[in-house]
Amino acid sequence: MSEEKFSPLNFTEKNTDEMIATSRSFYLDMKRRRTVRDFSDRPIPEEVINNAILAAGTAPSGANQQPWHFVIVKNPETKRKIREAAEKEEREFYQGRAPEEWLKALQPLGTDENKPFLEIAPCLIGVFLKKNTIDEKGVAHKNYYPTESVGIATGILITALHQAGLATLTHTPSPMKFLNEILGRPDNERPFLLLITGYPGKDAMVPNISKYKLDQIASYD
Ligand code: IYR
Repeated sequence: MSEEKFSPLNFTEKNTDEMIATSRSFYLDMKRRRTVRDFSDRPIPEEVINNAILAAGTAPSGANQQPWHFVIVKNPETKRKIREAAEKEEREFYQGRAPEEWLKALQPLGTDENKPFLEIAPCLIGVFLKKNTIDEKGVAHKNYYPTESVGIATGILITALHQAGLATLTHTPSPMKFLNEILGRPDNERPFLLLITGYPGKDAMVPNISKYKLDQIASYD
């Protein structure tokens, strides 16, 4: 007998009041998330990272191809190599490659070429996008909508870490091909971003920036 291809959806309906309360408290909690650039070196529980990655892995993806791979980096020597390579790229960016307009846009964030958090934070998560999937026979199959899929998974990862009580920084040294070499990832994987996570430093400061209001980001037709 052939295996059933579909099974009943396990959907739990909430009443309207519950929906409103849940969506509001989720929004208020997400509003507290801040991108942090000053981390403590305190260790964090590995199980939290594993659960957050499992949550990210539930993301919808084109044809359910799950075109992502996460490398969890805790080894100080690997972190040192990543910092060295990232700062080299960033120096070129800040001291020449970046157009004036871009540097001006970054001013409110107070970023520069120094990335000490890459060594201080207890955990870096290298997020890789798989352009294709190699099957058991070694044949490559194109993945569909990998950028959208990995973007969604990364959003869930950031949310999961925030809800678990950790701070994150989405870091995009550019170019970041060096991550393939340092982390031993194959050529069919493109580094998507580096997510730094841990507890914030005791006196961590964040820039005074704000988010757009509802009518600035949404419209009803
Ligand atoms: N990758 C650089 C520059 C940078 C670019 C953007 I867009 C940012 O939102 C923040 C930083 C850096 O990490 O400093």
